[in-house]
Amino acid sequence: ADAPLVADAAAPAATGQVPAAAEVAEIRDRILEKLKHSVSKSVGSATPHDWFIATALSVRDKIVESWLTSIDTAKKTGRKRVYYLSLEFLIGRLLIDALTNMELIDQTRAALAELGVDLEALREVEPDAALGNGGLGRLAACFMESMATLSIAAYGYGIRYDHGLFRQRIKDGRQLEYPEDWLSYGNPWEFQRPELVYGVGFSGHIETQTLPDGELKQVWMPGETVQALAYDTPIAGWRGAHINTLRLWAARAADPLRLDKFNSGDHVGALMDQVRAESISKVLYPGDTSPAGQELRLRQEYFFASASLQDLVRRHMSLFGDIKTLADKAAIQLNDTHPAIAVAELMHILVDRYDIPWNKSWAITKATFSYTNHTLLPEALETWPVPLMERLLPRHMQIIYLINALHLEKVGKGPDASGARLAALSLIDESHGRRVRMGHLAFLGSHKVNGVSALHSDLMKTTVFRDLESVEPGKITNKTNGITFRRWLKEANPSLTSLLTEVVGDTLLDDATILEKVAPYADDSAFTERYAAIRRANKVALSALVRDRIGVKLDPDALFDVHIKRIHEYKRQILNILETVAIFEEIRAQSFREWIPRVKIFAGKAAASYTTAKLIIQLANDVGKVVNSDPTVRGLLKVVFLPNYNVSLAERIIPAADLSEQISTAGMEASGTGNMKFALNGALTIGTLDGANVEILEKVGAPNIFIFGLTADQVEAKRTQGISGQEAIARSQRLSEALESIASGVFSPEQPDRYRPLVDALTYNDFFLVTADFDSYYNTQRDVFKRWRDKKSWWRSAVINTSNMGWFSSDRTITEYAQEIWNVPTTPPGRN
Ligand code: GL2
Repeated sequence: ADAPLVADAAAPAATGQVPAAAEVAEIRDRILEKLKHSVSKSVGSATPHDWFIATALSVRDKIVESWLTSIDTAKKTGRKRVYYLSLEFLIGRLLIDALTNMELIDQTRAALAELGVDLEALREVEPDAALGNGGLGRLAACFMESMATLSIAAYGYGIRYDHGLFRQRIKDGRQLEYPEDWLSYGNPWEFQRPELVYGVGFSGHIETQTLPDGELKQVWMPGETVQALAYDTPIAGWRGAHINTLRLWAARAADPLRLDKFNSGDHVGALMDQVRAESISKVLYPGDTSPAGQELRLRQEYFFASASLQDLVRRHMSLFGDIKTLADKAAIQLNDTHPAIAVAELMHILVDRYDIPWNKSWAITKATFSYTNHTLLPEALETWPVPLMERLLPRHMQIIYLINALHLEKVGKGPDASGARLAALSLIDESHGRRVRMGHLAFLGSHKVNGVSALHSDLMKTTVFRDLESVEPGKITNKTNGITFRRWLKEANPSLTSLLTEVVGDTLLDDATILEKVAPYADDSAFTERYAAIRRANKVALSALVRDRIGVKLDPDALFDVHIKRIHEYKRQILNILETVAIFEEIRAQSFREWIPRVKIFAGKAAASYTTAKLIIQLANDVGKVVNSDPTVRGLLKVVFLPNYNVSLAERIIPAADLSEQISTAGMEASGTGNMKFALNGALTIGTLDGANVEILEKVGAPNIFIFGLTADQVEAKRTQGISGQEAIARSQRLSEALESIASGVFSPEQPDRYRPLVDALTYNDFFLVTADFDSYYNTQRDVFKRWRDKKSWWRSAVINTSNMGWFSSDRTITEYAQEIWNVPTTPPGRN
């Protein structure tokens, strides 16, 4: 333990500052203390995991000190709180994040080095908290960090899933799903709150009671009650001045064991209630292809909405004592429709528990809630079968009927109240069985509704919410997504961050807009050379990771063309694969030409039940297998699919990307946030005019981004003419040849017709307009090649991208929510 302070210990500091020896010694002693008394290990026997826990606990102590102060201050000042309800929080790892935001990273690195421990190695042993699927969940995590950074008194509410997003393995090119086990070694960040337990009811019946004054009252008598247990994780804002709480609920049965059954010999039956209750918080997004799966999903939604509302109402009452002031002191943001049942739950609490008259209750509810829509895809707009709702949540169904009746009565008075219009406005969709429209419920129960990019918010007004918008014009606003620069710049790319802070000063992470000051350096060759050298080092590091994980050797001087995100037809990984195949054939036919060496990097998970997406993964892997072993393209083209994409892998890939693939069918990607992370780190985007790409184009300017393809309007027009790909294929020899080689089994010789379904879909039923956009995409990729040849111009554009990304900080997004939706103050970091 008394290792000398070697030069090595101070050297790797990303900021280049040498931490003070006394502080380092103090941190070292605290880590040793944790190792001994909390982990119960000696220095000699400690594993990297033990060191990780000891280090996490030592920084957690620091966080806790600020945390208690933050909670106290909010109490004393009677501040309005923000409650962010989300079924997903895709947090990733927290160690580096916590150390960064507490401004303890260099000191801790040095302290560990004194102990012979490498902080980077500890970083790798922490499991990702993968309590989300993709962009929506990651956005919630970025928002939690920005809300803390801006000193908003906020709580995140969600579910503490035992198993987060599945672990993906690729076997013979195919995706296999394995349960993910992030809690198996314990979780040093969380605090269980055994005193905070709420009962959440399901099913049962309703009794009509007569009150002394003769009024009738509906009383719900649940047939089943599940307990919600609170687990709190502190979320540190930048510079550690303010800490918020992420409160996640775990489900337990009221009676963990039926002792009578157990003693009578039914040992399994005795645990049935427990198993049934715990299934609610068992897994993220249980498969919903079966009715049982759908029911479990609805149980999850109500479980966390109810526990969260009970908790925040309890807090409000203990602080302010009057339920009628709820909207003045609480803003509840619904992250998509998943928590939308909270609207009916709050009505249930106000009307049934607090006896507030209906109209007053409805006014409080609307003033308290706001709702963010994250997708226009019809299959993602949740609806629940009325019979299921009636059985599981009978009182809430009554409430929804009454909300609907009053709403339809109001809109039915207008001159244009046709049957079709009322059917579109109704909370109940009668078109295929009777189903409750959760998007409509969230819309009606909120005072503001927002989309997540300018284009998406506009499309909301003309598509899914067209009719509701006409009833409450102006309710829909836009809040373009953002990303936290602490994680996606500083933690993912420390060397680039150092270079940038040299230019703009070290308040970069306090106010991202000062990145603008980097713009003039785009023409400074000394600067761009350093910028390019940092990027190259990142590519060398990624190449090592790729070699370790899948055994493929990459050339760091090749163009890294990166497509990482969930696998979905609308995201069009297949368009990228088709271009890859076309180039592969061309290089083989004309190997004498001067080609640009290029690496295509794919990563992403497909939903377990999404057959087509899984076939696309297999195709990417099969193409990689053939391409990477073909001697004629050696050194010119590589195709890799990195398994098990998650937040941590994204942090490694993004800083090493040259080209960012954002090629969704226009009108279908609500925003995207990966697009922002890439551009910030200096990748150029090849993309359609979709989601936030449109705003990225506005900020960086047309010469610094590669835009191609149909616009959202053109997509709509084109679809009305038919979605067969035949014409486009007939027009493009390249496309037809690429399709033909895939269809004929060039990449799947052991099963030549493996990709028939994909090729047939593109040929006859090309809803995502891959064939229509192919030539435009192909040609734009050739523009990319041309640009890449002129390295000076390439790096100039890269620097311009970085310098214009300040606006995409989630601090900006959260400030807009705070001012325009929540009505709460914000304090920029460094001004506490
Ligand atoms: C998504 C959108 O698809 C994506 O474009 C957007 O950036 C994020 C965050 O707003 O939300 N909607 C959705 O359901 N998921 C997303 O990632 N899963």
